Amino acid sequence: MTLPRISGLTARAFRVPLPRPWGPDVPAVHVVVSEVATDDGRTGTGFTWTPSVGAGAVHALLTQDCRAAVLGMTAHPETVWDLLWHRLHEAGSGGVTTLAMAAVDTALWDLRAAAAGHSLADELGRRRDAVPVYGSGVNLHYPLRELVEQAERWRKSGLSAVKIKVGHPDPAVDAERVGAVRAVLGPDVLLMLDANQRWDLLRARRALALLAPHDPYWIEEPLLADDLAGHVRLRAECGLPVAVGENLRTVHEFRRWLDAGACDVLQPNAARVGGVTPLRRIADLAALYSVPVFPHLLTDLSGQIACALPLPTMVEDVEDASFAALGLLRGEGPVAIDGGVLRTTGRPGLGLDFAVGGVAGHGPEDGSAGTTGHTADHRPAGRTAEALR
Ligand code: SMN
Ligand code: MG
Repeated sequence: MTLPRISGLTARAFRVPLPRPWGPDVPAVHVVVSEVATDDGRTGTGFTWTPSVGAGAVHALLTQDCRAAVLGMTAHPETVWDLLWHRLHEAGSGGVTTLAMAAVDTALWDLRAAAAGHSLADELGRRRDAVPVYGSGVNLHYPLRELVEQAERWRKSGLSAVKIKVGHPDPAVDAERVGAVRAVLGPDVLLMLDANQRWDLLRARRALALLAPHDPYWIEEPLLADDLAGHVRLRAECGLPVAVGENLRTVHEFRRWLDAGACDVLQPNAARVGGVTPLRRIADLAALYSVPVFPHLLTDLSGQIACALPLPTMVEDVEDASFAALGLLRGEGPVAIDGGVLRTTGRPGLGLDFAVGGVAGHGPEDGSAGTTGHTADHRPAGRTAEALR
């Protein structure tokens, strides 16, 4: 039997308002929905994602360079990934190249899993039926009262782990906020802290000395994400587990961080690394170093991948930011969260039925609105995805 070949690749870019903005500068995120067609008449749907930067560039790479490169290739995600990366990486080994590649790769995994009649989790090799979820908030800008209310919602929903932002100019403010959240959660709920690269070594040392008594499960991105040597030093000094990875992009980069002993937890983002294929390679590599992978954001995809990861993990659920909460999906999504755990819902393939209108064959010039009017019930009118390209 000859394997199907890729006969088409289309993509559309959307700006998606966040019901709960991630800061004054991040009121929306960008999602690029892709469709790969094969010469046996089937299609796979994938996506890529970027909060603020690059959706237009990613769309252009997809519809120009990626499309030209993949047409005629055998529709096998791993071989396509390697060929495409060698073709594209003169434009950068990671970044917009891998963001674009994620849209191709996820569509190919959708095709492959759907052809086998099961979910992505099963296609990848399911190791667990349920994955613990951690609640996460992009909440550095929340007043203390709002932060405490968010922690109360998480506690009531039965989560056993949560993550909040730190990195205020005054570390005493961080200490007050973390202390208030710890008081709501009690001693048994895991509490992770995410500094989003806001410190240098001097400030990180000072802040962590004040925060350590609140028993953080890990400190995430304490320093600039490019500063490998700084993370090695800080980790050795502070005695707290260090999490990094949402801003690392290639398996080579992840290997350098693992080799250097810079981290206890890796958090690759499936879109930023280039899809399911590289994320799986990173997770297999990390397992050799005994470092667990906790996939970053993108709960709808990360949850499925997490079911198949080699080491125990948790899935991040940023409040009101799943594709369903953003009104991006028609009907049931591929994963459901209840009682602090995530399970797959049994939809075949990636299981993402995007509600942003006919993707295939629609380009920027076709004049289609790109929105369907379908939004989750709680979303205010006028907060629908807006087609960019
Ligand atoms: C984060 C990064 C990007 C968008 C939302 C949240 C954050 C996290 O660093 O790890 O959740
Ligand atoms: Mg983070």
